[in-house]
Amino acid sequence: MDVVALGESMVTFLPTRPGRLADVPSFERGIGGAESNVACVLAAAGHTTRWISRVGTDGFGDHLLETIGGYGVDVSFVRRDPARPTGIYFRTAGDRSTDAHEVAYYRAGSAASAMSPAGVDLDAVRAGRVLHLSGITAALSADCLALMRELTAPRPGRPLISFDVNHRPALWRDAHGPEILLELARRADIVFVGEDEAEDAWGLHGARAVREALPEPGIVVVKQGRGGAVAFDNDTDGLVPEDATGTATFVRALNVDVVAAVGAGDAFAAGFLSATLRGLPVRDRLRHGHLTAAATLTTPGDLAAPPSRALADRLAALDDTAWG
Ligand code: KDG
Repeated sequence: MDVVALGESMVTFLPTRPGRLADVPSFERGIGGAESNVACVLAAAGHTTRWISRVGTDGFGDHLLETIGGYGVDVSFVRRDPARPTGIYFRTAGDRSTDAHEVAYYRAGSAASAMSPAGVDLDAVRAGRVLHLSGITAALSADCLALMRELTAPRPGRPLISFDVNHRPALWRDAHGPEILLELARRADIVFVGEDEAEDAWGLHGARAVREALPEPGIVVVKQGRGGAVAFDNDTDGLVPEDATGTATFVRALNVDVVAAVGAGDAFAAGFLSATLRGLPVRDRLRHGHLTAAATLTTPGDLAAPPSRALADRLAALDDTAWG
């Protein structure tokens, strides 16, 4: 198994036209969930993946299992909870120039929020080369936070922990959210964080300040929105290819016409992780991240099929003039 991803997924309701949530008359069904988005994109890119979570015994839970399983992701360890519903959420299309959008979550008390160290099969969670987690799970409940602490604790034979900070202020009831996210990020091997997110959560200005606050992980990727992304790496865990110098690598983002930005961070992480699993150099990991993100940025849903591996390899190999 290449990658196991653990986290809550939801049925998403996407607006059929632009406008405020108060004005949109109808919605189309999609699926969302930062961690399962990563698992689906990686599966579509040819990797073996598993998603672990809890869903209700309702139709929304059926839909998530069918759709995520349909990508080729192993969903056999997802537990069904007859007492709690599957989470859902509604969002607006967002403003094309600022990427701002409204979100309304209906997930408090959801089946996934009842995940806990005793309530998941820990061997199944640890069965991949990489375990992908995100800060969203830590915000869902005290039990979910305990699970995150258990999974990120140092232990022999631990899979590589990939952690996307995914700071969602709307979900945190605990004022220590940012501190907890920092604690979890420091225990990971690969960290993804937006520069704006690091500023909001931790008051850090700029990518280098983020790396200084997170010296432990082998790789820290700081996403700079439409500008690009920078990866800081050090020579640990065999993660870093031979040409790594321990310095920062920056790759500009592709200049695409953004339809909806939600899910692009997950797609970026999936592209980066795919290239990491294939042992590609850091610059190419970033290029694959941008290529996969571009597929999601140019579609309305949270999840889009990535370019084929052959096409992504061809595009990633274009020279620096194409990549700006
Ligand atoms: O990263 C995209 C996710 O935010 C979206 O799919 C829904 O998981 C989600 C969340 O909790 O916001």
